[in-house]
Amino acid sequence: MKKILAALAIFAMLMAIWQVPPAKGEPIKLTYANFPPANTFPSVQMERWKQEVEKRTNGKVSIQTFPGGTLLDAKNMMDGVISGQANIGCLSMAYQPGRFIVTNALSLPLNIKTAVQGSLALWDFYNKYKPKEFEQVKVLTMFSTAPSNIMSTIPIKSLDDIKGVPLRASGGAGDILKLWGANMVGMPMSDTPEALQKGVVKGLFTSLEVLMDFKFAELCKYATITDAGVYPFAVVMNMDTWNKLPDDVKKVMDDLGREQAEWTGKYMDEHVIKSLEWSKKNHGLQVITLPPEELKKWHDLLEPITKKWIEDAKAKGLPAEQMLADLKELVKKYAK
Ligand code: DTR
Repeated sequence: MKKILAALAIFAMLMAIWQVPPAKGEPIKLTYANFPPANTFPSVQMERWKQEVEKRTNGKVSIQTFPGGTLLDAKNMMDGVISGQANIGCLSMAYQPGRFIVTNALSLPLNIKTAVQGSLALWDFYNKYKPKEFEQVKVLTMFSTAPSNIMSTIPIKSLDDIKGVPLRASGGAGDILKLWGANMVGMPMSDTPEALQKGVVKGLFTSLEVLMDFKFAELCKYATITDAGVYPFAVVMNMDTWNKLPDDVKKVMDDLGREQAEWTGKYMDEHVIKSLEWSKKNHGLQVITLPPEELKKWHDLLEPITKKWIEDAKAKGLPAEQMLADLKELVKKYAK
């Protein structure tokens, strides 16, 4: 099976590099790479996008999807798409925080409550500023997770409890964990199951749907509700691929950008609820809610993160304060 998959991946890669024009009447074939497993939300949204594009182009386009890092892995996603190893790729911006500084502003402590809110704010923010880190690709959509919470093998009820505990996160969410005193271990999501299994980390900090989708509830019996920080994602297409597409196909994809962001946000928000129910029922998950004065202490600690982002963005010549003010406006706009 592995050999067949590897052969398929190599074949797909060659097709993408050669950009073979389709014979008359043949569909335009595109490859779409993703890093996490097929049942997780980035891959679920990929299948939905594939189906919609195939349907709306009346079969003019055919998309072959590669979940689970079978074509490109988490950290190679952007460069792999730029170089044409895949036509399309889905990436988590947290894995290269410096590279995606503008859109990673979404992972600052902005008090985003839902994935729909985060996804729509991110999409508008991207379109307003069109940051240069995405200039080499065509951005098809963007979306975010629901807010991050701590899932752990030990109960965490206070800042004392979290001190020094090895917990997995990435990017902006990782900065949050550090300020709370955890021993932040940075790694892509796709490496987390093994790290948890081996006890390298005692938990993780992200949206709660992973309790069910990765079956983390089997090991993480506790969820501490912090509702802080989301992870931003982008779906990007190789620029040559985009330039060669017929206008009607381009229009279908352009029209789908915002809709896909919202669809993914909704899917994620609903999935978090299902995951919590599943984890409580099947694995006796205990949900820890911090008293308001305790939670305030946690949130107050996060102030330096925004300051640091402003400094870094300014150092890159970006209008940091204006950007942040606009992003905050968007976050407010999409709050229910
Ligand atoms: N932990 C973040 C975001 C994330 C949340 N759920 C999933 C599922 C599959 C992959 C990533 C994520 C991250 O690593 O990007």
